[in-house]
Amino acid sequence: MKVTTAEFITSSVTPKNYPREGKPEFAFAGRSNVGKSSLLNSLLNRKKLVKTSSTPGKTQMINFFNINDELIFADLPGFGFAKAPKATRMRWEKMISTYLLERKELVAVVFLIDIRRKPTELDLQLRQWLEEQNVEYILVATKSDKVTQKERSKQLKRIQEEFSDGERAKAIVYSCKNNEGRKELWKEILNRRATPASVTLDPVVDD
Ligand SMILES: Nc1nc2c(ncn2[C@@H]2O[C@H](COP(=O)(O)OP(=O)(O)OP(=O)(O)O)[C@@H](O)[C@H]2O)c(=O)[nH]1
Ligand SMILES: [Mg+2]
Repeated sequence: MKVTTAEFITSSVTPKNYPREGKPEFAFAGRSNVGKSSLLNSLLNRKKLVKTSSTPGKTQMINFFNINDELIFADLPGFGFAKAPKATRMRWEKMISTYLLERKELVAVVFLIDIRRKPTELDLQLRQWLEEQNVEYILVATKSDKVTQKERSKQLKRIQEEFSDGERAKAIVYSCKNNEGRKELWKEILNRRATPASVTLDPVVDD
């Protein structure tokens, strides 16, 4: 998709501060440092719209972006950052689960896994939870520039096995360094962007 405008809207911690554009929304979720914020910059073809860091725990609130006035992207904080204090970790996890549960505009989650690693317990928990809540997700195996061809097929197989029921097993291989997978991920996003039923069915009531 041609991204003509990509603008930061706001950072939120609780639902009362989520933006109310009512546009189809996609959220980017995954472990801390997996590359969520970098993936957003790569997808949007912007170098520094979203802040990234080599240190885990960079994104601490939900950051919303308006794309072409058509879509909203939500960059979520990472989960499973072992070095964060327990209270902070719990706060982030609550922020993520509340968002995923309550955000009516949410169409699908772009679920990132590091192609070099086996999905962790937390990845599998998120997967189970999304499926239980019937939240659609698009699986992305990122940092592909960091593996050899051989490792890549081995790891991809491993990841897909862990996520192996039905359609959801296929992962899009991505690299923020060379933009591999960019077209494919956009295609998946745009295929799903029809306004979620919950939004169209919810009447807007003006007091
Ligand atoms: N080589 C390579 N490095 C990447 C890629 N994607 C992200 N990185 C690096 O991984 C580190 C973490 O990236 P972020 O985008 O900040 O990760 P995040 O998931 O948003 O992290 P939190 O906000 O802490 O949850 C940075 O040093 C990035 O440069 C990729 O595709 N290839
Ligand atoms: Mg981040």
